[in-house]
Amino acid sequence: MKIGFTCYPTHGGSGVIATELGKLLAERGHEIHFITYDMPFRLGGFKQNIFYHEVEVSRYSLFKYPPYDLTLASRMAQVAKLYELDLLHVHYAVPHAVSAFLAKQMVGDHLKVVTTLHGTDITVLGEDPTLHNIICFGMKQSDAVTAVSESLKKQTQELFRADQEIERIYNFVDQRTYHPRNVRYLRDNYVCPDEKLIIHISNFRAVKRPHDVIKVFDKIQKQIPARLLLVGQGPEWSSVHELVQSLHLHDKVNFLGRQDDVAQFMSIADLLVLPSAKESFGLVALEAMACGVPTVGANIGGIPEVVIHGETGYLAELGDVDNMANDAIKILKDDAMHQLFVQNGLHRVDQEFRADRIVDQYEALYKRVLGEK
Ligand code: GMT
Repeated sequence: MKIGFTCYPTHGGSGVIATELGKLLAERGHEIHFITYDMPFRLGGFKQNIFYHEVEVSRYSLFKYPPYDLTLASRMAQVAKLYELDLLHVHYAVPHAVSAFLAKQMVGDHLKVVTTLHGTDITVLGEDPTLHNIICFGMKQSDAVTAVSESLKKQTQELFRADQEIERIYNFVDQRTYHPRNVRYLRDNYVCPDEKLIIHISNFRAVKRPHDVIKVFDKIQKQIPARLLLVGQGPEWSSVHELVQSLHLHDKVNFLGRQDDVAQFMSIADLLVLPSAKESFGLVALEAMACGVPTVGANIGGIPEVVIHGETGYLAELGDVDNMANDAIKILKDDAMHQLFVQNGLHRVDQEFRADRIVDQYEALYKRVLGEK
């Protein structure tokens, strides 16, 4: 198949999934064309069967707002015609589903459109009255719509039309990259042998509740020797830094900033903390699980579909930092329980979230949309 992929190419789970899916499909012999405003950050160097087409938006002085959606549609149509694409798979509904619809109008009905919903395209923007109707239209015009969790599927159907057909296809993890690694030398840079290492990885937006991470860690380190690694950057970064200072935790917290190879940092951690207010899936919890790291987090959105409470981690009510800290201490103090959660997690990744299993599901969907057997 010849497939066009559009996603947000910078850091973020939807871009990660789109890029990794494109790479794996290319490995299976499909021709994959990324149509994005920048090189997807996980794409790396030259890869067989993968093409990159930049979307360059006109900066004409009359425009107060550059017409990205239209330029994207036009580029999608151009690439689809030139390379005879079979379908466009767009990740994140806004504006990609609508741009793909326009491209299809320009190219012809044979060009199919698959839209994957990732999270805030529904849970935040779907509630925005200025975008609600156009998101609904984009989904309706797609030949297939997928959601990355049962929770997101349900929320979408509640918010839009109960009869909107949505296939739940979980996110996945490539175990060639995400697996427990023996990187003791790296761990030794951050903790002494008797200390536990907690990790939080996010884009430090308010929705990730990074202040809760610090509050949970503060309670943990009062009970057991521990340190915290913070990976990522974002708008809340400075205020998190201030909170760390005010709690006198600066000696125990390492701010690592944005990192490309997060798997190595996950591999050295004992526990991931994920207290988000919204999380349609929680890719970071899956990646941690694949690296042998249990999660303590909030029982919201799609997180309970990834982290099984009492088996691969613990989930508490949103904002309940006391319970999150107590659960974390429980896991960290009990080596047998920690090991059991690690093993349960690795097994769960194998059973449910293996890359080849999920790529099979997307491939089957494409075939169905294209009317192939
Ligand atoms: O929806 C967003 O906020 C952005 C998006 C992204 O690009 O990272 O995150 C969503 O998609 C990820 C990949 O499917 C999920 O793992 C995240 O849970 C989801 N974020 C939210 O729902 C807040």
